[in-house]
Amino acid sequence: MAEEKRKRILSGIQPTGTPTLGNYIGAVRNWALLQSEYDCLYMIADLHALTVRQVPAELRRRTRELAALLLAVGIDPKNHVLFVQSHVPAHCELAWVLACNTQFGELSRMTQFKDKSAKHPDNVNGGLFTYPVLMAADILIYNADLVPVGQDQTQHLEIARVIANRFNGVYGETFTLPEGYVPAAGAKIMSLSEPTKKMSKSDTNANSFVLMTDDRDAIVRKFKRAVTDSDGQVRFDRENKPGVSNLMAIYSTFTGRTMEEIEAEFAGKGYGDFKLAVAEVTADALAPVQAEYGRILADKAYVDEVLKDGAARAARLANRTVSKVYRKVGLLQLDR
Ligand code: AQP
Repeated sequence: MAEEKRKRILSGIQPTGTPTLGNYIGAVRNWALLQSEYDCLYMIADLHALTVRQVPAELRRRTRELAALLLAVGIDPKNHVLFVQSHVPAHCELAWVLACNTQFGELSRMTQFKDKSAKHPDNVNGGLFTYPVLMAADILIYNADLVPVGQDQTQHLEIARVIANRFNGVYGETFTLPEGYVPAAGAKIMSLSEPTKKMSKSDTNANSFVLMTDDRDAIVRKFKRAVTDSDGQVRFDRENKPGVSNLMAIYSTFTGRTMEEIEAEFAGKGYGDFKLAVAEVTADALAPVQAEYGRILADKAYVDEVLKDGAARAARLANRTVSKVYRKVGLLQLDR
């Protein structure tokens, strides 16, 4: 019997800083797990990173480091595709055509645009505004069936579907309509210093996040300082106890325990014990990834080889879609 075709997944991460525990729990940890079930394309979204001003040398260094970190987490570059977005120029080619099929009003409604404009009022650039179009191109160019995203990205996924649907309506069936895939566990990890805000790698307050590369001492120190409340009880209540609930979500991810089990485990104990326990399970989970990361990063040639191969394989798929789209919209193509 012919094997059923596996569904295709596309997901990306920006090289805007060292990934945090939020990126790990909400995204890359799941990327590794999804490989057994799906055909996966994982992208380092360096073009998206340019929507916020970057230091060029740092961006270059972080891009390679991020590739090494993804390999350390267990991304398998032989059976799946790991690549850097700017190494596949077809993403930008498709983005232009899609931009011409996207309405100004649609882009104006994106909450991330509003948030990031407020955060960087001195650099509200066109790229920030058209970011969702490039993201739609990233997804549609591979005809991805599923896109694992954090809750913060669901609006962008929705606009990708709207654009795809409109294009298919005008030019005939071209794009697969992508579905969101929000992992059940740890959908959103919050800042340790302001637990109503999501944990972000570009946060200027270093105590707000745990980095995937932080050592045990740093992890313990940051969790000890995590903002909680004065009630003193380990109880899950996102609304009234966002700090404690966030720590419980992290603890639950790494121990597999339910919120009720965690509440029972820490009943009658203070926040000090609880925070230390969260720090310990986090450090234990990250230690093997960090060891592997050090080993892989030391072999720069290997990392670059993986990225070269990934770009070539991604480009083959992407170029096919762009040719098809160019033909459909009426751009003259010459025989090669
Ligand atoms: N706090 C979080 N909890 C759960 N998931 C998260 N993700 C990010 N933060 C959390 C998920 O990680 C993936 C990659 O994100 P990204 O690097 O492309 O951009 P981002 O969402 O903007 O992440 P950051 O850390 O907040 O970056 P900066 O500070 O540069 O804006 C995505 O799937 C995201 O949902």
